Amino acid sequence: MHLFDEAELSQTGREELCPGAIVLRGFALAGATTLLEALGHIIITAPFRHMVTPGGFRMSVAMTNCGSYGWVTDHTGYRYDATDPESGQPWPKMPGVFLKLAQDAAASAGFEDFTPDACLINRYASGTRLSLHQDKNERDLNAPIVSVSLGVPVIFLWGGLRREVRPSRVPLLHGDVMVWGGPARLRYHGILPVKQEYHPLTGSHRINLTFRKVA
Ligand code: MD6
Ligand code: FE
Repeated sequence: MHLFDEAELSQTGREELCPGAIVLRGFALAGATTLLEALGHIIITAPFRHMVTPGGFRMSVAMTNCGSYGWVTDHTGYRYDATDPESGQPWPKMPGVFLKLAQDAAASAGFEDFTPDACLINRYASGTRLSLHQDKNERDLNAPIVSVSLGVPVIFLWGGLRREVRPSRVPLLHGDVMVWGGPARLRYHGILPVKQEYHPLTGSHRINLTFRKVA
């Protein structure tokens, strides 16, 4: 995508998807370069990797984490772990710019005092998808999740509280931030296969940061 198109597509404003879930358009636009720079440091010690689901499938989304806990999956199941299984070391510290953005977005959506202790970082190449799932491994389901989209745009699938509910489609663009909690916290959601596109800051990738309170 060219810079010109990007400027046209980027919006500001708030879109409530349902009670508890809001998209803050362009909330991370001004900080995007700084966020990606900090990410560059994280992946030196905790590189992106393709984890394996409990069912034995290699995930097409590449993942890493920062913060006190990281989300991991392997043949034994999903869990949050204080150490990176690849290195045996703690996950990289959550950068100050990550924390501030997550807290500002949460507050803007009405969740004061959000103190995330985990940041799952997803990287999508073209063709990569994320099938419908619920986020329910976090101990405190009262805390919201803050989700930051960077780079290539995607279609977010926004489902219901049961898997059978047909999801609606929400475009998420570079710089958009979704805050999601309360009655929406356990909704099913996913990402449609990512189109082959180009973004000046991420190339052919989409990067997603999801901040959670785990412990
Ligand atoms: C993604 N996000 O946007 C995947 N989960 O790449 C998620 O799975 C997600 O964005 C919970 C809350 C917000 C999210
Ligand atoms: Fe999720």
